[in-house]
Parts: sequence; structure tokens; C-alpha cells
Amino acid sequence: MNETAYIGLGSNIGDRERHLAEAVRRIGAVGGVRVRRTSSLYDTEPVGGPPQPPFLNAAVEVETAMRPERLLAALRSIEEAMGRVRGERDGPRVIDLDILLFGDRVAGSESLTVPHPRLLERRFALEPLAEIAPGAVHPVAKRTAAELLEMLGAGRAGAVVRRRARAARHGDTDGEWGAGPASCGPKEGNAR
Ligand code: A4P
Ligand code: MG
Repeated sequence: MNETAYIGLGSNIGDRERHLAEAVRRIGAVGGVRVRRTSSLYDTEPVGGPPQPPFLNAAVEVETAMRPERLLAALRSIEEAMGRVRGERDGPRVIDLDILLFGDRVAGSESLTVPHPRLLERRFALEPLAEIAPGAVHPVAKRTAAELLEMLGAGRAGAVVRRRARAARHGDTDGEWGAGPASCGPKEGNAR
């Protein structure tokens, strides 16, 4: 059965926009994963960690028949293929791919917690999510993404500095950041 999942993307090293676009392309190239929507890009202040450059954040909606652990493994392969070196927690990174929601599943283990445990506190994740899926329900908080964003208020934590690009549907070819057919490129990151 196909389920809808939401992936949060973040980058704060090098050409951040290119990294996010490349990650979306690679997610769409994973066998059994279809990218349905991409959010705008958000320039955000870093939250936590050492002093570091601002992030570019976004979210994508995917449809998949994979189990959450399998999807996470695919995302880890993409992070590695894109040169992510795991250093300090919350430190700077070329690309970070987190599963924000996976259908209405609630799961907690060391390797995978869904919904993402820090989603409710983080505007940099919640705002792009609410843009593409305002009605998506957080299965623990029992609130929609739009409600959760409103509840977060105007606090500075995870503040979104600037929204950059208009929302682009994946597969659009009008030059938006996430453009390009989901099926292009080699299949990869599908650790079966
Ligand atoms: N893990 C458990 N659940 C999940 C999940 N739902 N999705 C495990 C992804 N991974 C999950 O992740 C650490 C461990 O979490 C992994 O072993 C995975 O199995 P990581 O990506 O290796 O390390 P990390 O990213 O440094 O830690 P984490 O916990 O993912 O940090 P966050 O919460 O992603 O925060 N500020 C701004 N403005 N924008 C950002 O994107 N990101 C962070 C990192 C800090 N500050 C930021 C941003
Ligand atoms: Mg992460």
C-alpha cells in the first residue's frame, strides 16, 4: 500500500540551492518513491549547534510503498553520496534529510522516530511542511501542520528569515529549484 511521507531538507554548506535540488532529484530516482510536491526554499537562521552559516530548508511530499526504515536508509545513502560527513550534532552539513511524517505512523527507536521528534519546535521544518500539506495531521499532537505552525507563534527559534521561491510542483520544467522529471537519472539509494 502506498503511503504519503514528508521529508525535510536542509543545507548550509556550499551551493545550498544546488544541493537541495540534487537531493530532490535523487529522492525521485529511488525505486518505489515518487516525489509529488516540493515546497519553496526557506532561508533560515541556524538553530542549535556551533556558530554556523544560515540554512536553506525545504520539504517534499513523497508517495512510497517502502517501510519507513527502508526510506531512511535510502535517504542516508543519498546524504553519503552527496558528500555528507557526519561530524558534530546539529553542525554544518552539505545535506540533511529527515523524515518528518510517515502517513499516520508513530514509531520510536534509536535509529528512527516518526513523527520527527523536533518537528513541533522547528519553524524551519514546519513552515515548508505546512506550505505543501497544511492539512497533514500529526498523529501524536492530533493537529494539522497549519495548526501546529500557528501554535508555534512568532518566536525566534528556528525563525524563517526569508521565503525564496514560489512553490514548484516536482516535474515542472520552468526552471524552479526542484524541477526535473522524477524518473530521470539512475536508480540509486534503494538499499534492498
Ligand atoms: N533519526 C531518528 N529519527 C529520524 C527521522 N525521523 N529522520 C536518527 C531522520 N533521522 C532520524 O541524525 C541523527 C540520527 O537521527 C540518525 O542516526 C538517524 O537514524 P543525523 O542526520 O545523523 O544527525 P543530525 O542531523 O545532526 O541530527 P538530527 O537529530 O537529525 O538533527 P536535526 O533535528 O535534523 O537538526 N537549523 C536550521 N535553521 N535548519 C536546519 O535544517 N538542522 C539541524 C539539525 C540543526 N539546526 C538547524 C537545522
Ligand atoms: Mg538529520
